[in-house]
Amino acid sequence: MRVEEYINKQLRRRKLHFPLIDPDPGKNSIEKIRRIAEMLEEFGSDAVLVGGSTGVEERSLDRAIAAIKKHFTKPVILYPGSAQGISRRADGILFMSLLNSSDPLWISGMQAAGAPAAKKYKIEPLPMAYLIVEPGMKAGEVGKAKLLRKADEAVSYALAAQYMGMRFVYLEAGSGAYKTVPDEMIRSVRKETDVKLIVGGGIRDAETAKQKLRAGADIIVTGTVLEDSGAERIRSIVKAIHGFKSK
Ligand code: 1GP
Repeated sequence: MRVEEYINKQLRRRKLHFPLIDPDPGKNSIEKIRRIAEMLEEFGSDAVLVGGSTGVEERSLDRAIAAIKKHFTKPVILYPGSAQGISRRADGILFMSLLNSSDPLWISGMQAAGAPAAKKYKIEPLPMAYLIVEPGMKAGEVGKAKLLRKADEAVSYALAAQYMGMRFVYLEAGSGAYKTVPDEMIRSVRKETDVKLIVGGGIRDAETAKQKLRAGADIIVTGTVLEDSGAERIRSIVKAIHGFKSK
């Protein structure tokens, strides 16, 4: 089954959890990645995102994905930090444009640089707008984002994304954010668009995940909590997300 078809099928039943693993060997050893993948398989996360950092070599990425796939049976999706973040071993790629960047490199330049590799490796592209919301953290800085603050700004970009044919919108507060994407912003984007809505940045517990789902998120991304917290915390986040049935 194609990755997007799998996501849509799951979403007809309930909301989804996409944990994010940083493949940078300086941050996560292969042994640690293997352990995380094993745990995520047990807890039932719906897909693993791999990426985040800029400048991760293809070889490290290949190794990380191979380790994940040994234990995790659902799709592994690239979340590229640059055009180099592409591995032939991935099932899909969040083919994203940072629509609220002030630099065309992040809107279409990296995409043009990376598209031929995605085609050559036959990785399924998931067309997505990446919208960075304050505080934005490193993603906001690197991507030269004009950080979104108001709900109506986010709606304008999300609607533009939908009209340009993107089927996913990711509202990103930035990894390690001290403030998550505001519920009001999520609610407005949910109300005004038909896209699949991904929300991440600063979500560290089940209660916050539920709050974002209640506001209208379809898919919750968690990164930092995987590396910093114990298994029980992650289990409770996945359980809370899976408790949300689709209407
Ligand atoms: C980063 O939104 C993701 O791109 C995850 O953020 O690390 O804060 O969970 P956290």
